[in-house]
Order: sequence, then structure tokens, then C-alpha cells
Amino acid sequence: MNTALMDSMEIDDDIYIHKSLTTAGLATQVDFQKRKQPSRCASVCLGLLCAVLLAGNIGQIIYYNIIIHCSSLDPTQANYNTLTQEKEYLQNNNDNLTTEKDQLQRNYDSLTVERKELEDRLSNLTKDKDQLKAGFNNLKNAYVNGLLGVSQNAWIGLTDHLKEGTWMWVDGTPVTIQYWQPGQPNSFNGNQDCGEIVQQSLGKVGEWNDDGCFSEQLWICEK
Ligand SMILES: [Ca+2]
Ligand SMILES: [Ca+2]
Repeated sequence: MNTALMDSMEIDDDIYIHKSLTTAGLATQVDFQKRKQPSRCASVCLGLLCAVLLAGNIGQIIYYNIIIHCSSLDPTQANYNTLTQEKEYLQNNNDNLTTEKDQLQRNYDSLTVERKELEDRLSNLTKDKDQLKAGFNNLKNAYVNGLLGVSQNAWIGLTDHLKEGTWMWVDGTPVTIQYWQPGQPNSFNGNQDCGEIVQQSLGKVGEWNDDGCFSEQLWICEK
């Protein structure tokens, strides 16, 4: 067998060398193949490790590109978050404004009640004032009437000389309370522009009449 020959020898998976080998050569070939087996296992393991690492890298790329990258740059999500914050801000503002509105409404209602009370008080005071003024004028007219004798008349400072039918006191103040006799003033013959008091029975308020300012008679003035 030292001279036995082999027609071919497998050096690796793809290459064959045609060579005549001796027994020693064959032993060398067997030793070579034995030394070659760990190298092939290491290559396989290295290949598997590379595949695992490659798969890991691909997974990381997918994770960052699809999950993290997409979630962080998703404009729809970002807009939703922004709109949610704006909604909460506007809701808080709306709540504050509603509270202020309610407080202002309560203040307005309170002021409305106070205003109505003040208007009622003013109206009552105005009525009291008018009643006091009417009472005072009655007393004053009755006092003047008491100064006159029976059937006696007196000028009291009334005139419509400036404008027919518009009576005022000679100092220019308007006449607010009037005591005209029934049917007076009648501006008889168109020349009655002065007012006089016509004496009434004692205890009554004197009544007024318009007469011609040319008539000479008693006059009474208020200081
Ligand atoms: Ca007149
Ligand atoms: Ca008259």
C-alpha cells in the first residue's frame, strides 16, 4: 500500500487535485483533513455569528426607523399633543372667564336691586317734596287770601305779557302750582296779561284771575 496510488484527492469542497499519492502521502492527507475540520467549524460558527449580528443590526435599524423614528416624527401625533395642550389651556381660560362672568352677573344683579331701591326712594322723596311744596303753596295762598277784605282783589306778580298763555312770576320763575278760578285765565278782550288773587271766604285758598294790567288795585309781593 506504500505505493498505492489515488487518482484524486479532495482538498476542499470545490477543488480536487489529481495526484498520485504514497501511503505516507495519504497519511499526510488524512492529517491535513483532520486539521482542516476545526477550521471549517470555526468558519460555520463565524458565519452564524455574522448572520446573528446582521439580523440584530437589521432589527435595530427597523426599530429605530419604523418605531422610534416614526413615533418621534409623526406629525399627526405631534399635532394631536399640541392640540390637546391648547384645548386644556383654552378650557382653563374658559373656566376662568365663566367664573368671572358669574361673579360679574351677581354684581350686576346686586347693583340692579340697589338701583331699583334707590329709584323707589327717589320717587318717594320726589312725591314727598311735591306734597310739601303743594302744602306750602296752599298755606301761602291762604295766608294772602286772609290779608284781603271781602270781595277785595290784589296783584300777586303773575304775568303772561311775554308770551300769551305762558304764565310766570315777574322774576322769571315758572308757575308750577296754579289756583285759577274755573274758566280762567280767559284773556278777556285779549288784553288780560296780569294775574290777581280774588278774595274767598275766610279759611279758603284764594283763587286767581287774569285781568288788564292797567287796573289800579292792591298788590302783594313776596320778599
Ligand atoms: Ca293774557
Ligand atoms: Ca280773566
